[in-house]
Amino acid sequence: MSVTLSAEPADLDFDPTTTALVIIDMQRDFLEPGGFGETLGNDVSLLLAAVPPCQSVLAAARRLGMLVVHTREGHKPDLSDAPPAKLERGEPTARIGAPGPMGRILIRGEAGHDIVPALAPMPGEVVIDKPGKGAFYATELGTVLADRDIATLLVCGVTTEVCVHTTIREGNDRGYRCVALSDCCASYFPEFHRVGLEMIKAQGGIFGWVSSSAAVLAALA
Ligand code: TIU
Repeated sequence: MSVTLSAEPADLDFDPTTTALVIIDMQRDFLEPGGFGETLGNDVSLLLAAVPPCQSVLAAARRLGMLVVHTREGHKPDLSDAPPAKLERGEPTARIGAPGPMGRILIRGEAGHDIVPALAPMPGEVVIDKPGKGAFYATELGTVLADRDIATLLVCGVTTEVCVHTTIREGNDRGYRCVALSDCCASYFPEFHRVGLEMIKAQGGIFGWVSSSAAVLAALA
């Protein structure tokens, strides 16, 4: 069963049975007041605005039994999966592995590493722990998608120009139709969000498509 999604630069058809909803890094440390992101001086309300649209799309995906994939950016407590080039950046007190307001920053198992309760994974949903910005690098995501014959990715999450963009670029090169859902993504920098989406759909959709939660809900209704 194929449905038509209103999108830019052109509408596209997708089959929900071969489409995955991929929700990138909606973690407490990036989104919640008092988390790591806010301690760096960021306005987390920009990111929190993406939660309700994500919830709507997630509910629709669950209703249809679509594959749902959640990702979390983070590292092992011994940091053995974090390259020195990533560890050495930032102020020493705000580096990966340093103590943060919600536990050690970007370390698996710490409170801040958890997905926000509003988007908590349900039993049976895929949770990908990724050491990089892209969700394919050094993870099992490619295998998970291949096992389900997935062809299209509806991508939500934070931040638009960092982990969402990297994942869409990785997915595009691997042959997936990648669709960024504009209101389900967010950045600490509104201009980066806007331009990040522009970059995806430029040149006839150089990295993929841009759509919205409303368009997905209409297509899946
Ligand atoms: N998930 C993700 O985008 N990680 C980041 O570090 N993003 C920033 O914008 N810093």
